[in-house]
Amino acid sequence: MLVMGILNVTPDSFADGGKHYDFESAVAHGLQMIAEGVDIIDIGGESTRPGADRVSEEEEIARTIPVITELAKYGTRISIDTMRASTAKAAINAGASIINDVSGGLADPLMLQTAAQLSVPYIAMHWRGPSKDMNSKAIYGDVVNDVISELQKRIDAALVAGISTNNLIVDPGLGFAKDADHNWAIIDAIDQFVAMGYPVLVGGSRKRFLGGDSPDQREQATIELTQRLAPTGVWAVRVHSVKPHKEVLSV
Ligand code: PMM
Repeated sequence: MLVMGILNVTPDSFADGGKHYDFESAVAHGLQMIAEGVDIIDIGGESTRPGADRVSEEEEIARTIPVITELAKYGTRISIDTMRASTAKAAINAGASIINDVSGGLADPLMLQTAAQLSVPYIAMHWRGPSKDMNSKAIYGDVVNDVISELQKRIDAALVAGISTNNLIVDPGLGFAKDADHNWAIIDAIDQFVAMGYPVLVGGSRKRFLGGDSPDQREQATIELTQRLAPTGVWAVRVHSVKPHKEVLSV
């Protein structure tokens, strides 16, 4: 299982907002993750925490592209965490090689065709709408069936847009329009997501459903989640701290 390290170049992400907001500290954190053996660095310039406002395209590009250009020099794989086709394109041109779209192509009508043209791996996450009011959309009949069928629709749209089967990765979107019970039901049924036939990415790192009063208190639970997912066939976990996850996976 691969470890995707999170590098949020934002002032307001829920767990690491503000920590790597300027160029120097973002690059330093990326280099630290490389030294710790990260497999993919996921660079984002827009917070998706519950209630977050959107940032402009100019701001998102100004935050992420210089950091991508610098870290790409070290040869580590970089993904761009964006819902915008224009940002995705600029990031791939700057040296990123994976698009991580939390909206699964729903936020920007140009995203899927842009990903197809760029011909790079595309992560489609399960999403029901912008972070501003996503908590009100956490209503499911059977959460596992509903999320799988909504993800399948995004896969179908991606294939119609010309993204190749080999370039598709899916993500159940823990914490996005989901309460704690929904997240745990998905984790318990992760084999059904793996059975969809695409690599599965899981991003539970330090999210509220893991308990604790603050994101910092959820690191141990995040490591235990990685341990639990390791034998399930999940392709990668998206985490804030690389070293303990690499260690637990090596065991
Ligand atoms: N979670 C966040 C941001 N981007 N991308 C994917 N593919 N999956 C996730 O679960 C996910 C994501 C929110 O967490 P952050 O603010 O710590 O980046």
